[in-house]
Amino acid sequence: MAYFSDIPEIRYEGGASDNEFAFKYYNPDQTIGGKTMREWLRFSVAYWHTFTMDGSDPFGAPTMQRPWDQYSGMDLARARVDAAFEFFQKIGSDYYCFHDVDIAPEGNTLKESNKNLDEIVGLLKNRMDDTGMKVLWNTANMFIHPRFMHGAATSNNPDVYAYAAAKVKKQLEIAKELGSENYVFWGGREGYESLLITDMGRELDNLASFYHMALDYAKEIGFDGQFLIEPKPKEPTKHQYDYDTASAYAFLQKYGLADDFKINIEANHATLAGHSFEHELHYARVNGILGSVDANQGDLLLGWDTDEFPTDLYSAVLAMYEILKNDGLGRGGLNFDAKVRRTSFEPSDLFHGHIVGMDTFALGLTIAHQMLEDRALEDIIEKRYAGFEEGIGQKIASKQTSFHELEKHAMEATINLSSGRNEKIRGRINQYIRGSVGVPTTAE
Ligand code: XUL
Ligand code: CO
Repeated sequence: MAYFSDIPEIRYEGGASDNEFAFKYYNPDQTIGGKTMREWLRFSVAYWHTFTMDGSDPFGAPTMQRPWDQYSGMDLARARVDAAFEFFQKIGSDYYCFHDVDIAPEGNTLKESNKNLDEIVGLLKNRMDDTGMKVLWNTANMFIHPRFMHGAATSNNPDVYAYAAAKVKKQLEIAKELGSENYVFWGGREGYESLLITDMGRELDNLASFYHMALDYAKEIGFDGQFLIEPKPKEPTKHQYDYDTASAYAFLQKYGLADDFKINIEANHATLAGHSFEHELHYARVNGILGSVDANQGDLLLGWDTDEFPTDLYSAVLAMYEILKNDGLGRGGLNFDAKVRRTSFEPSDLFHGHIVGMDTFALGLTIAHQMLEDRALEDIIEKRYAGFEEGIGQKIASKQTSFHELEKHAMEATINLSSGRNEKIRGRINQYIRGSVGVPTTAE
């Protein structure tokens, strides 16, 4: 059955197009810096926001019109597979992501849930074989069900811990079966509501053992995808252990996991942690742990995770700048962990959300690539740190000095500072965004 029969396949028409169902900037086969846009961007559709999200919020009822919602239970799960593959084909994404509960309903027992999953995974596999669609990552939802109220791998209850392990075990088997590029852990309930009732040391030890067992099992079954941690500081839990990239990295290093995990950075999680999106990408890049991206944006006037489709061009330029400097995302991609607003309730709005998100990152890619070609920031940064290329600076950089020598230097040297020229540089970035320098921003 067709669910989007009034929507055409979305194609590239260029920046001047007024066809609402066309890409203005995302031209998948256009080459930039030796790769196609499709290869750099590796767009992924999030099953949960696109096929299961109903538009309800803590104050109001569902608003979304989703024709497949006429079904329920396993019939609904089967109908969603049809809707999903019709959508993937029309929007032209190569990847998708899902939680276990997005694709198949939980049964009354773990066995029944696994049986439901098996049937739907079979359907997905057939469709993937037919279309060439791939899974960017899958994950186990360990935050919705009441059993996870105290956490999953950080629960105070070992039976819950075991249940969580069984869910991840099943998802790793599915990852292997479907050839997922990555496996994600997002710990929405891995944290605490009150420190007064929390043994944090024990919880962190248990969480690390959980990850080690997951790695062992992946190895045992021959799943070779990249493991990713997705940090978020809070919501739903008051304090989440994977607060941001830096705290996740410290945890991975402490527990001997740093070689086996990378980070999945979500823009809205970065801003909730008091960082910019580009800060998180930059920190991950310079530490060699930039794995994948949940592409969305928050609203600074609202204090929560609004998961909006990314439209902020400035932010997309700086994000793509980091991704290009990383030489791409490897096995990762840009997953639209983004949902249409509650008032954008028609099925066609799902297309508008993805079109603007894909166009925003395509523009970001084009502009950031030109800035890099022109060494727009590189030359400035190089000049700013030039002192470390000679004299005492060079000795500091090559670890060939001491406090004795530095004191002697300080006694004799005159300090000459130079301006950071922050405003000038921002003006220059505006020129790139406007297309006044470098290539035009439109790809025609
Ligand atoms: C929640 C969030 C999740 C993860 C996967 O804020 O981002 O959807 O991406 O569990
Ligand atoms: Co996410």
